Amino acid sequence: MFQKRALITGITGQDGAYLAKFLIEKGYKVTGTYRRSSTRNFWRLHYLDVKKDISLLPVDLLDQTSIMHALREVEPDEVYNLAAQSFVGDSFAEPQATAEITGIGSLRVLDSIRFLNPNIRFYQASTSEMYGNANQTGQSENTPFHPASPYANAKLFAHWNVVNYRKAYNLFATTGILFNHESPIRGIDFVTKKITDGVARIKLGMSEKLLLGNLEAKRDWGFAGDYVKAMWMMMQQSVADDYVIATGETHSVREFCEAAFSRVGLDYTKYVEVDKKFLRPHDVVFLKGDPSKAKRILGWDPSETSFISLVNMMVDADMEKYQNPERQMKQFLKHI
Ligand code: NAP
Ligand code: G4F
Repeated sequence: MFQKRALITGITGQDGAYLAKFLIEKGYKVTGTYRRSSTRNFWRLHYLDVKKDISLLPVDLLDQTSIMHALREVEPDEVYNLAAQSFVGDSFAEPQATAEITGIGSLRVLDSIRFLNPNIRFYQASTSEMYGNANQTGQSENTPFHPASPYANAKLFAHWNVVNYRKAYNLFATTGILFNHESPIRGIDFVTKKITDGVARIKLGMSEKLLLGNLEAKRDWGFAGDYVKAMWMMMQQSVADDYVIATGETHSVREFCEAAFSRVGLDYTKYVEVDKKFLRPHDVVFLKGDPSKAKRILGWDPSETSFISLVNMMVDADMEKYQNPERQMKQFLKHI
């Protein structure tokens, strides 16, 4: 039986792990790329129990040879380009590295596909950060972009290259303009995970305070497991296009804190403090997506996981992590 082959760059990240799980369940042969480093970073693949079902290849988006090698080795039908320096805060400290990895890195993958096999379908992980602060009512595919960080600039560069390559070279190159999506395996630097981890630590007496930056920033937060399904749906269309993927709801960081602390019966105002160290030189203050096009054309349902169930899922997972560390360790050791 014909088995589709997918190559996922950045499989060690949050979305890479969820997408791998989703594609394996769809019957794909999945290969993922990881960065060579002195310590292995496969914990998310173990957490979702997919490490045993995938192949791995070392690729750095800074190195076109490694990208071309992976494409030749795997001969994929679909490439999902998820790899990036994805932390907005760090992009102010490392703007050039962010531009190289997140911006030019995507172009390296696109060019490699163009030269090696233009029939490969390509997905680019675009982002709501590209909208910046210009529109504060809600953002769709038609909203103009006003990026407000080196990360958003790099992503916008990558985004427009995909749109232009689609037209110039007739590639099936699609972009998902994804709004923030979270999960129990979200990186600890991002505000949701920092909050839910902090809640568990405070509840269990391991910490006394949680220091955060801008509490009034608003985000449209969804569940990563729902969002990777949208990536795949975009790749199954007859024509490549750009789609906003969002819940259509927005909540402030303060509201996230309130919900997360109340999950364990605590009042956030007693524990959360603002530390200037976590304020950004330029912050995006309001994001709220309009996913009507994805709903209409892809049939994607934005409301599979509500805001409160997302917060509860993340708090519960962090409580479990600290209360039952042996269980997590056993799961991990089973696979190494
Ligand atoms: P993530 O957890 O930060 O994962 C990023 C992945 O990129 C990791 O596997 C990382 O490898 C890899 N990577 C970093 N630099 C690399 C390089 N030079 N060469 C090769 N790989 C490299 O991000 P995510 O949340 O899963 O997001 C996936 C993608 O969607 C990213 O492009 C992100 O910018 C974009 N996005 C995310 C969201 C969101 O809310 N999560 C929203 C919109 C768009 P290591 O594990 O070695 O660091
Ligand atoms: O969780 P964040 O760091 O996510 P941000 O900047 O929205 O970026 C994430 O979502 C994007 C999609 O819109 C992705 F493209 C990107 O790769 C990444 O996944 O911050 C969210 C908000 C910001 O306004 C930030 O200023 O939370 C505010 N915040 C307040 N205190 C904090 C903190 N953010 C972090 N990371 N840490 C804090 O202590």
